Amino acid sequence: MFKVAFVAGLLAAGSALAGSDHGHGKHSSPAVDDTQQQQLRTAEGIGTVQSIAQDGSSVMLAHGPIAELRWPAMTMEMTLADPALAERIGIEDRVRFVLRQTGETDYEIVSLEPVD
Ligand SMILES: [Cu+2]
Repeated sequence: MFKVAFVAGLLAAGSALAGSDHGHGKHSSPAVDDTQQQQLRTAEGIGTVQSIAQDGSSVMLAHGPIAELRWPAMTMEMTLADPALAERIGIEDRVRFVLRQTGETDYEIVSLEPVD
């Protein structure tokens, strides 16, 4: 006599990302639950250079919305991965930049070039 038991398993996939935070850098943003696991990623954006740190460590950018990161348009300081990036751009330049995530809410610019 045979008895076969069928076991049905339910996979509970409960990973809803509550992601409307824009908590990178100097922006004040409400603390968001940081238990979510984010993969380090890159994203591209367009902005206008407002100022450049003398040591080339950062630039102040008025950037447009970055949908991939759910960032609204805003003016903010962004760290440059390499001070040499600042040499190619000037104040008031319209630029295309690529961000690389360096921490949960931290990003740095790894590519920066003028566009028209
Ligand atoms: Cu921003």
